[in-house]
Amino acid sequence: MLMTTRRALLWLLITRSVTFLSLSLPAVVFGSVLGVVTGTVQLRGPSGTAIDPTGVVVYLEAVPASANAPGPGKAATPNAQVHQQDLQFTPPLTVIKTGDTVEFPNNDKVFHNVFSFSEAAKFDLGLYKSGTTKSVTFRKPGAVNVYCNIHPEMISRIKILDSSFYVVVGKDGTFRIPSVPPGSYPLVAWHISGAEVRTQVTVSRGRTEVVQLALDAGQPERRHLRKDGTPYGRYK
Ligand SMILES: [Cu+2]
Repeated sequence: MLMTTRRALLWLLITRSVTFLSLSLPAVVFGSVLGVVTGTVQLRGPSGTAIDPTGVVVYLEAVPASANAPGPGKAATPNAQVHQQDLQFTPPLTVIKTGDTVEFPNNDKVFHNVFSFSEAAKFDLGLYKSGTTKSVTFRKPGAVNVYCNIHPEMISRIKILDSSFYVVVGKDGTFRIPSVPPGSYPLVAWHISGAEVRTQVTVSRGRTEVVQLALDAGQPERRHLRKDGTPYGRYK
């Protein structure tokens, strides 16, 4: 009987020690407090068949602001750049966060006039010459179409997100969003054509949520107007 009591006491001590250890050791030993959202996104063309999903943006919305805090050295990240080169914007798609600034350097020998009348950002940078640059700071989330008032073929898009939790997918369509705090969030897949699909995902500590997404690509934009609302000469 005495032994039994002693054993019970010993067991209690061991159990307490383990409990104490589990509280004091780093999370990596007993599993992360954060979760992962991963999966694939399928992009479908007009006939319903799968097409190259490169450039689809997959992101979580409404993740608590503290989780969006920039990490060490993040403030030193250079601004994104959209170049005007060979009468084209490069790259065609830029993904940024609200509050980020994008620079628009003119690398051509001719003048350009970069502008947008999208809801998320309206701006007109005016004419500026070769070798100079202007910039825009984007304050609202959304998708912005960037045009040149002289060359109608020049089109670029800027996707502004209120979230650090995003991935731009490649050819294989896979995505992985790590270090997500537990919670329930909208998960969105957005394509440059304007197509979008959204679902709700619940992230638990130390767990990986696997999600399959599919969206139908919209029609590419065929024409747009100049900044004063009139058609470009060659459209007449
Ligand atoms: Cu131009």
